Amino acid sequence: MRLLPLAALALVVLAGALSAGGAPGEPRALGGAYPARARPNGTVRTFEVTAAPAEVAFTDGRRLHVWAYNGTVPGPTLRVRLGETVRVRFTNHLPQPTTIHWHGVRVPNAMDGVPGVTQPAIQPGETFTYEFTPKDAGTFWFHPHLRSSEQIERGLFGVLVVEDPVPRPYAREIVWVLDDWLLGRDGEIVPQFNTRHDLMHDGRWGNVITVNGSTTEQLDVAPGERLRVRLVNVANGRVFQLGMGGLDARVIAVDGLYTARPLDPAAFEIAPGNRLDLDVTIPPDAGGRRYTVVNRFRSPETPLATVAVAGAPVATPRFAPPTAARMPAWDDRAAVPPRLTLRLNARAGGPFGIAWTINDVAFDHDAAMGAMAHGAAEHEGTTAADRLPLGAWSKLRFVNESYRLHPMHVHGLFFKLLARDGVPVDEPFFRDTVLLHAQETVDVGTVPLEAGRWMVHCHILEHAESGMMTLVDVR
Ligand SMILES: [Cu+2]
Repeated sequence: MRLLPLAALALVVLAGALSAGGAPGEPRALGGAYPARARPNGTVRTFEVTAAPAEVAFTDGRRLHVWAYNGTVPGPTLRVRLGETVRVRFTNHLPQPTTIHWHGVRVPNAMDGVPGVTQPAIQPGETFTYEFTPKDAGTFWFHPHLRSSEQIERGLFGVLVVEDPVPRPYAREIVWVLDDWLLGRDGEIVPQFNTRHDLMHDGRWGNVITVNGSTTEQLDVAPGERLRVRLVNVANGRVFQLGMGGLDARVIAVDGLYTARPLDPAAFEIAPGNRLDLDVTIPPDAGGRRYTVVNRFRSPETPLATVAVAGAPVATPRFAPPTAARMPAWDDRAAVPPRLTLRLNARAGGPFGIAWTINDVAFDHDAAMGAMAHGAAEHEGTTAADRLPLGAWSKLRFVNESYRLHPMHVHGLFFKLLARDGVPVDEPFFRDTVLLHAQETVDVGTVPLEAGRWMVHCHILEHAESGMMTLVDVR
């Protein structure tokens, strides 16, 4: 098996990067921000997940034809406790091959769900079992990594919540999945994907914005309640920026991991792929009030959800908001040259007429899958994999040479922002996805702890589908 030598290599390299004061296996540069290894507690949580065409009831009572995990949009929220092993028996009943990618989860490379790279595509009728023990508690999500601009748009996404070993005593936990649909006059999903318009702009933006699949999401709360709200942006291209309508809300986690301190939600652009966890307290005297949470990324402002306060007041749980135990400051590394520079641009050509490129190369999905099917280890244009050293600090530079948005996502690791357009930025949190605006350059620092070939791609799915993907080889 290919896994054994990789795992053995990981141990050797990590041992070499050991710091005197760090926990075993934890590189010094990471400062103990998150663990190198999972600590399985022996409990296995088994979930059955099936992808299939389905009909769901839309807000106005109409039926909508979708593709769904277990018949609902959003799909199921899989919930485990840190230390538990996730086992998902997945069956594909779609009319297309598919896979599941576990966005943000540091899984073994073979469980990452990238067809042609980490596994063969799962054909219609086939079953594949994903199994991993999450290393981090937090909010994650899962979705197909094959023809994702169509498969995710049709409704294939679900949430994975990894609870802390001892969850904080919030009165309630809420998941809000942010999305949009592009519906035609017949009320159905417009079946033209990767259109020239989508490709020339910031992907496919819908004409209906939804929270948990609804255009009228309402959360009923009691005065005094304290909630943890887990937000996930699963849209193909749309970016969200929250207006909380007067609610007392603080960001406590970004892309799964806790922030060093509570932060203002208004400061965040939630790009496709991003998650935000909010700590929300309803004032004890708010009975009868209605708060409207809005999206204010690009005008006009649009309502997302209503928080309606009613009933008898409850005692507000008093505890300090959860924060990251440790957060490395990498501001002394501003002048370190990037180990990898990824230039983002587009050119005419390719199967869609426009190809989005990284360092002038459009990723060839079919070639990658063909190469895997034929057992080829390398294939020109698909495995021009750039290397990142396992367990060591590296700087990555993204250079947006275009005028479109690109939320850049890296599989298998977390990174921390270092600079935007050369101006140092000290974000007190890690990310797995960062939004680049027109002509912007972003530097990030990372300490990869997982060996393997990992995707780096734009999370605007039409950009990714038309080529804006590449691989980094962590070893
Ligand atoms: Cu993009």
